Amino acid sequence: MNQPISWEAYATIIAAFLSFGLGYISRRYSKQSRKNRARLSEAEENLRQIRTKLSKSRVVRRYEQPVLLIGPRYVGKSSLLKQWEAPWVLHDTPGSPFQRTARVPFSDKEDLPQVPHFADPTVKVSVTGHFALRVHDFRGEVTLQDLPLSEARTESQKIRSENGGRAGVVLIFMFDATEAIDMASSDRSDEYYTNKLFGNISLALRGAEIFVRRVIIVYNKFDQLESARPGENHGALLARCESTFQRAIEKIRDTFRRHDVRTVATVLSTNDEDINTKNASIVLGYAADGFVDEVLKRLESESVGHLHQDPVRILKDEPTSTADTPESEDQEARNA
Ligand SMILES: Nc1nc2c(ncn2[C@@H]2O[C@H](COP(=O)(O)OP(=O)(O)OP(=O)(O)O)[C@@H](O)[C@H]2O)c(=O)[nH]1
Ligand SMILES: [Mg+2]
Repeated sequence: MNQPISWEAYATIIAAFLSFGLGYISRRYSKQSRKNRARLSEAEENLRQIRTKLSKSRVVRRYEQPVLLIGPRYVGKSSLLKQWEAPWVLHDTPGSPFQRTARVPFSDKEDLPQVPHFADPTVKVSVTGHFALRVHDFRGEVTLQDLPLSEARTESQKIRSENGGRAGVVLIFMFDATEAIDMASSDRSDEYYTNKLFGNISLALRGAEIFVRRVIIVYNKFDQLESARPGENHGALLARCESTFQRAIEKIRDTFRRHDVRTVATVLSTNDEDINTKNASIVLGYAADGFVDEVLKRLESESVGHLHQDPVRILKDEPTSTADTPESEDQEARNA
């Protein structure tokens, strides 16, 4: 006769099953977790290697300072640009197109502040910067006066969103010094540099439609003025220009009274082999002066503040937010 199984026997069997089951689960688990740990450390090692490689890479960025050449016909706007492009670009100045844009490189820098890599913003990488002027040359007809202002608007908004802070365009107002030979009031310049032109510029400045970093007044064709007035020294000839172009110069100084305004006398002709060109590089220096420092400041703040920036912008490796000097604040400074 079969004996009934005692409850102790049941308990022993259940305990044996439980212990076997738990042991099995625990062995499976620890095997799995060993595998996971191995995978994780492999992934970690890969990530470390990728980061090391990323940190040794370089980002190349181009920074361009917009420059606008403004003035009546034949003052030498295209001649100035031609000097800046020489000897690489050869073309004739007469018959300029309505507008030509050219890139004039002036500096390369390897040692810019590190910035977050676009692929992994936690990794900082070195930046090589190529610095250039982006020069807009316009024809000097009075009927085409709107072109420079509308380009100034486009460029101002673009450079503010790229470089933020106090970035702005450089305006070069050119005069033909031969008009100052007999100090008669200068018809050609007065016809171009009208109240309407400066009224429009003032409105655009006040409305924060354009941002101007520097203004350069250029008295060109100084060779002709010098040879027509052989007894006068450089200072006297400059004073002669100031007084001949007084109306336009006053308008410029008044419109840009809060800006950095510089004056240069130049000789830019390349048609006559006997003429030694003069001071094109000084105008270039004035146009470029301060731009690299401005970009460096921008990169430093980008380097420090990248964690607070919009990650989408960083991923695209685009210039960052324009918000460090709000337009309104800038405008207040201008109006003050
Ligand atoms: N003697 C002399 N001639 C110059 C000088 N600069 C320019 N020229 C000459 O002046 C003429 C007009 O020069 P451009 O550079 O074409 O003048 P622009 O301002 O571009 O003229 P538009 O495009 O028509 O508005 C050319 O024949 C130049 O060779 C200079 O410093 N001295
Ligand atoms: Mg021209």
